[in-house]
Amino acid sequence: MKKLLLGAALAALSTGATAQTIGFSQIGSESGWRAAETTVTRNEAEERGIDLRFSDAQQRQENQIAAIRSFVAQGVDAILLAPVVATGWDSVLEEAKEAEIPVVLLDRQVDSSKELYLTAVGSNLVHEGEVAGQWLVDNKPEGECRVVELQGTTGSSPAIDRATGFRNAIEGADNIEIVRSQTGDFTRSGGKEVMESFLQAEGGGDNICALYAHNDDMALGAIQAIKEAGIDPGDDILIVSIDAVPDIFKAMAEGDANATVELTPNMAGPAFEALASYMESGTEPPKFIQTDSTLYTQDDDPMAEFEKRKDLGY
Ligand code: GZL
Repeated sequence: MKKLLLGAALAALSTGATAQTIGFSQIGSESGWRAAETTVTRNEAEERGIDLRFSDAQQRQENQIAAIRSFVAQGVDAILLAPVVATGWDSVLEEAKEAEIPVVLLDRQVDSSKELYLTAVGSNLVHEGEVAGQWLVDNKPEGECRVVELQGTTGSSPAIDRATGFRNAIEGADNIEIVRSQTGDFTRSGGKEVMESFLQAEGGGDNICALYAHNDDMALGAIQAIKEAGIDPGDDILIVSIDAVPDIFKAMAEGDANATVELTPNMAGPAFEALASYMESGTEPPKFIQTDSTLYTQDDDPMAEFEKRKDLGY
């Protein structure tokens, strides 16, 4: 019954009828990309007349679980969840299912049964790592290439899958080896601090050929550390990362970064469309709605790409 009521209401949305209420449990604002995802989600909800109840978990799973329980208690019509880590969601997702409130995952995955959520909107995180790794295979200097890796939040699906993908790509290549790997928690400050420790441990940058960072924000923090050590990022140490935030294109234009793999901040658009057709006509969406992963390098007019993205809320 609830589904039909919401379906009729969402269908009426196209005629500017009353808003539906959707809870959004967002991880936090740890990166420029995350800030853009929040901005885009708010815009997409506003365009559809959706009443979006927003919760910022400050990267703590317990806050996300509490937010979902609160949304259930409020009787929202649907829940968007960007899960900070992949495990520990079964019971709260069961509660949402019990309450007949559909949950849509945004940008990260959970280990729970697929029956506990309507669909997941995101990129192929393993493929992103493979694209980044293949760029390095194709562009590394002659000889040995010792790589340091800044991983995302420990236990998150992007950290797990982007590590796997990069290793898939370099596996068959000669002379590429990951020699140090540590989480920078997807933040610029984390990237800077860990890169400083890598440089200290390696006695400088002479033995580091490349940095692979699971997101651009950690790469940007690392670039600062590399410069402060008197080393030339983008030349002495190649920099490849993921997200395609505006500032990485500025760094590319200055020769300080080499490649990024784009992750769209608009996961909410496809999520709202899937919810609308599910509610209006009971159409079950696929369990995974995949977004694109495009490689950008210094050859792709970085300042033009910066201009395209600079006002999107990063
Ligand atoms: C990946 C997404 C990641 C971004 C980071 O899908 O969850 O989280 O790559 C963000 O910038 O912190």
